[in-house]
Amino acid sequence: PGAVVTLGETMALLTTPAQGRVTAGSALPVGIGGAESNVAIGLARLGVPATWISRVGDDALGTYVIREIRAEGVQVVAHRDDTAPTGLMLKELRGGLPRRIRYYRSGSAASHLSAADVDEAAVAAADVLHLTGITPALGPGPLAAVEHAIATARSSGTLVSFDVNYRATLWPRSEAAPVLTRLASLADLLFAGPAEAALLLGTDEPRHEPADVETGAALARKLARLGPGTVVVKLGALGALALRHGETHRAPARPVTVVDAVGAGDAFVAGYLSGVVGGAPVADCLSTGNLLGAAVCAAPGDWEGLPTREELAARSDDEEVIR
Ligand code: KDG
Repeated sequence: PGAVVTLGETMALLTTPAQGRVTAGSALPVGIGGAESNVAIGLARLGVPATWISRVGDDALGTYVIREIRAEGVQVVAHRDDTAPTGLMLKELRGGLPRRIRYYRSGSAASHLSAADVDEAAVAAADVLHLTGITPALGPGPLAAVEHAIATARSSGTLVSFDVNYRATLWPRSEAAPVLTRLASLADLLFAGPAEAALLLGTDEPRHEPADVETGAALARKLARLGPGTVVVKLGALGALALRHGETHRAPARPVTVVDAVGAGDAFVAGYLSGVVGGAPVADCLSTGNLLGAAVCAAPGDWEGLPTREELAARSDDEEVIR
């Protein structure tokens, strides 16, 4: 299989007790979370070589983040910054389910990412460069890193994959829209949800997600006019669709009891990209994406539920039997 390189911030992730209250002596189990490393871990678990580029603080949390991602078999290219801390994220639960995400990341080591952090050789040698709209929200340096990575990929024939991943808590729509639209127009493969599509297209945000399938297909056609050869629209419980060379493909979602939906989008992307590097048809990329998205929804944590290649095969077999 070919290799995927990704770039972005990964934070230490603390989770509150089930009712969200933190009191003296509360246990706040520590994990990690970062959209791009979630994708890299998803790929590595499926046996696809994956590299993650970032910066972390020269602190205990930075050591932990790097160890955890390496332990998943991802190649880590991360500068240890002794002038800034590793970012932190708090998942507040209510009734045991995630209710709110709080970031403690402004001024973090990864917000000091710059074009110089981009491992050009790794990007040039990769089949796919995967980026998200979170990184450009972290500051001008991270935006420059994203732009430099894209330029490197484009000049070396590496496919550019971009997941809009708009985070309202990091920047307002008015600031994000022009930047994300420009980055989307430079991508070969674009992932967006209906609300993100509206952000890029400058139309009203749909009040209810997911949109229906026909609305999703219309959004994909409009997004394709921005430039990407393939547009994937994620429709949540309705599954996902892809528009490629004027043809629309669709895969229904897998029914799942949702325990924690955070990271489902990243899992979907990991599944989709595993298909891309393996030369799979678009319909298979979509259904692998849906399988991984469902697996992450069914387990607590942003990425812990990602299946290995063997687990994925077992799951597909189960479905054959059920059908
Ligand atoms: O996509 C899931 C992410 O939201 C999470 O893992 C943390 O990267 C993250 C972010 O910035 O929200």
